Amino acid sequence: MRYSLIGSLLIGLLALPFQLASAQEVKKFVIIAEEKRIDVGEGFRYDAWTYNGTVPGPVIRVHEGDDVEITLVNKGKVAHGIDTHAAQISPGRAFRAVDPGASHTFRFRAEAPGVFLYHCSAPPILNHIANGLYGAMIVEPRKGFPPAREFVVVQGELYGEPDSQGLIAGDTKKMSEERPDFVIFDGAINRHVGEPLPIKAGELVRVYFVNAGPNLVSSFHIIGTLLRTVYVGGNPENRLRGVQTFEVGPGNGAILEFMVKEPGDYPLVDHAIARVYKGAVALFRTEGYTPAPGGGSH
Ligand SMILES: [Cu+2]
Repeated sequence: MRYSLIGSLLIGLLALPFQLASAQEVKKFVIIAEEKRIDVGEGFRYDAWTYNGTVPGPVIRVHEGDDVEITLVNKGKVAHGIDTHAAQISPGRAFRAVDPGASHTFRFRAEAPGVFLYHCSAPPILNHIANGLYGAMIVEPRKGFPPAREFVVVQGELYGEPDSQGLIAGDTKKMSEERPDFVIFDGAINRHVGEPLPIKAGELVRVYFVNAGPNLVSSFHIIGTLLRTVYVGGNPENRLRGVQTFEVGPGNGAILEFMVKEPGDYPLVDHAIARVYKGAVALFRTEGYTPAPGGGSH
């Protein structure tokens, strides 16, 4: 009698967390695929395919263990889809192409922490990613990270030369040959040179970085500092210390932390240096810092 009572109490206690887990709130995201002419920097424009009207698309942020629901609404003129690298799921079902005017919903549990690429899954995927259908998905680890100033940066590529009006049309031949005309952070050439990312000396900075490609391996480097910590794939179990440059291939992500010692401009570059002249440069600027007139930082 006594044992069965204790037994049922134990079963009740054990069952409670599972009931709570199964009843947990589902984190829901609606993503709209739509065509839009966007400003890609330096006075150039691109007839992009976007998620929610921007390149990259919105940051999707959840916690490890969350149930996630993604609905793709296709307001474009051709089929689009969405594939998130955070999901372990049958791609033919979840990531299927969605016809114009239709929508599609799938759910998954975000089991692994990290910073993941999401991107269009409709063929030809090469064009769909190059045209702008990509973004970052962050799955925060259960235990979280130490406090830091955080940024999300997504690397991408633009294929095609601007015409006399400054309009760039996607060049499929160059996409196939992996010869981008521009390599960009956050959807625009030199975007964070004009709009530097604000930091402070002595403060930990954390960059959630995703390389959307579609083709080039990024050599992530910040001039004037070391990467104190790199979390490969953004997973806290994959920790490297004191890294000068870290390679992030297309379709991969990393969390990279650094701290600068003195005021200044600290350029982030893809250290395949030809790409700096194609737009792959951003500035971290300490608050209140004014660069000397005419002083180049790279
Ligand atoms: Cu698409």
